Amino acid sequence: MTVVATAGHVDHGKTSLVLALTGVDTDRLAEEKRRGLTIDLGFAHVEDLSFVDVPGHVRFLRNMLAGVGGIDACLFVIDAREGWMPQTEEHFEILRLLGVPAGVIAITKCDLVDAAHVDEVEVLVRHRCAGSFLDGAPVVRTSIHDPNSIDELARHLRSTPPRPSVQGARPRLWIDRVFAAAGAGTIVTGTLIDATLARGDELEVVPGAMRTRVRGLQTAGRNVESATPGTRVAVNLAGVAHGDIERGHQLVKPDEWWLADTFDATLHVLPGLRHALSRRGNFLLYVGTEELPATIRLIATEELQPGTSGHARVFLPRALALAPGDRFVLRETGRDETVAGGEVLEVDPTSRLSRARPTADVDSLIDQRGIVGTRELFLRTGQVHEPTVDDVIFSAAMLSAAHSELLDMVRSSGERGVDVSGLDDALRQAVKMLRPNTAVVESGRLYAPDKAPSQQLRSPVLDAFEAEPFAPPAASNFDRDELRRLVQAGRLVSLDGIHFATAAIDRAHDVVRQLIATKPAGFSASEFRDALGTSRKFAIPLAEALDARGITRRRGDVRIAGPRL
Ligand SMILES: Nc1nc2c(ncn2[C@@H]2O[C@H](COP(=O)(O)OP(=O)(O)OP(=O)(O)O)[C@@H](O)[C@H]2O)c(=O)[nH]1
Ligand SMILES: [Mg+2]
Repeated sequence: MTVVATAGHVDHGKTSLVLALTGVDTDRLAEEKRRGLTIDLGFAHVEDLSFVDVPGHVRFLRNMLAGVGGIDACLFVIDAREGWMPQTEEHFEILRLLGVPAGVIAITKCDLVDAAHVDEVEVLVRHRCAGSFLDGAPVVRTSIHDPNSIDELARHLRSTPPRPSVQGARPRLWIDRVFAAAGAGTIVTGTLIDATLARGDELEVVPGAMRTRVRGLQTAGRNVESATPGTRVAVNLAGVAHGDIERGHQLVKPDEWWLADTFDATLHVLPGLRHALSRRGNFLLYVGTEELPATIRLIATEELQPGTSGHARVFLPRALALAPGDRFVLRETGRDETVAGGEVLEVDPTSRLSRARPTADVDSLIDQRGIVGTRELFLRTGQVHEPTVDDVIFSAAMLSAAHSELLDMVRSSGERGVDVSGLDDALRQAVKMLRPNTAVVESGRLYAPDKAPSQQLRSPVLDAFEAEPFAPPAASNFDRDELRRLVQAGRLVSLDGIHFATAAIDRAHDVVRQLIATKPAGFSASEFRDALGTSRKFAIPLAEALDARGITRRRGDVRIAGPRL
């Protein structure tokens, strides 16, 4: 389905074209009929085209802005008699700022002027659209009294491709209409964005955190089980009163969003503006179907000249479900003009304004933050990122800084060690990534390997085993509780029922290193036994312990270097 919104100056023939294309008169309100003017959004569909008809009058610009979020294309309407007018210009700039990808241009009411005049209008329109998303767009000369012109327009609209659908992780619906349907309860409509919505989904209304459920779902008048992003949908909501929801509210899944009333963004100032943009002024922000008063602070500059771009921090009176990449438009209420637009980069930024370097790139965000939870990152950006450890992501710089800091602390703490629970979050997480040969945790404290309490343990029994590492005494000569204590402390190991000092394995490791240096093709069990200067009874369990640790590897009758040699 291609969602097309109309655009253009008041009275230029937008609603008449939608009527001619679909057979539906979208000016339904009594006041619209009486004044011959569109006030609120109108909706109509025919086959795979879905239309949002917007008002042209500047007083109803808020409604126009609510209608053009998430659309695939615009039907850009210009009256052949009047040509390019103020709201033609304003709508054009708004569609540009919102990143609408395509459109078809209709020069309307061609039955009222001669062809030469239409030629002139077309040249002007093409000139004005040069370099924009409408550069090279089809221009169709229409009259509602000439069915061929309407057919041609329909053909061009049908061959306009829908926006490439980006299947994100989190569905969002900016609500543009709310009503109660007899027997069904509350129905809301909007253009679904970001991800698929299905019947039965549990949802939350933003603002207010009201919980609800998708009781029924329609696209283009048909009941469906699920709807894909980029389609117009009507959602029947369970358990909420229609009076509790308004245009501008959002439907999202619970616990998927970092709701934010502040965000950092790029800002593009309109080239036609006759003054620079600064923090001064009363602004209204239009995003999705919502209009909210906004305060702006420019980042790294005091003002932005017309036609230039920069960064700003935007403050809103209430929190929204916003994601990096969301487009918005800024109007200044005092002068009643559209002044700028932009793209959301970071929601609820953590950096101070004077230090802000806003970015929508997740890796840069991680670099800036140093450490961030996977869940927080998902809520802020909608992106799933592999954790570095547990559920935490470290930047490379942060991780290596944390390691150095930990090793410094460990070194200077000596036998006292470092209390892990007293470390900050980042360091505590980094502890988990330390290799055992650099530091070890025992009873909640971090030590250099040779300073760990388990290494300080001395006993005559241990001395006896360490005195003859490769030919240890029989375990039956000693007290069993003492042996168990030494095994638990990691100072003795039992290999095939024979007790060795743990140090025997490290010593055997050294012996293997020398053996391999002289016999790179591998050594036999008896060569190993001789090198240790012991008997087969002790050499075999030691050789197997080295295999198990990856220090050696068996190949036929010999042992060769393993990956951990
Ligand atoms: N002769 C002629 N009149 C037209 C044509 N298209 C629209 N009109 C007339 O122009 C007037 C305005 O048309 P609308 O379709 O209401 O204009 P609109 O752009 O929807 O206006 P707003 O929604 O208020 O911005 C109506 O009286 C239409 O009958 C056309 O092709 N030929
Ligand atoms: Mg209209």
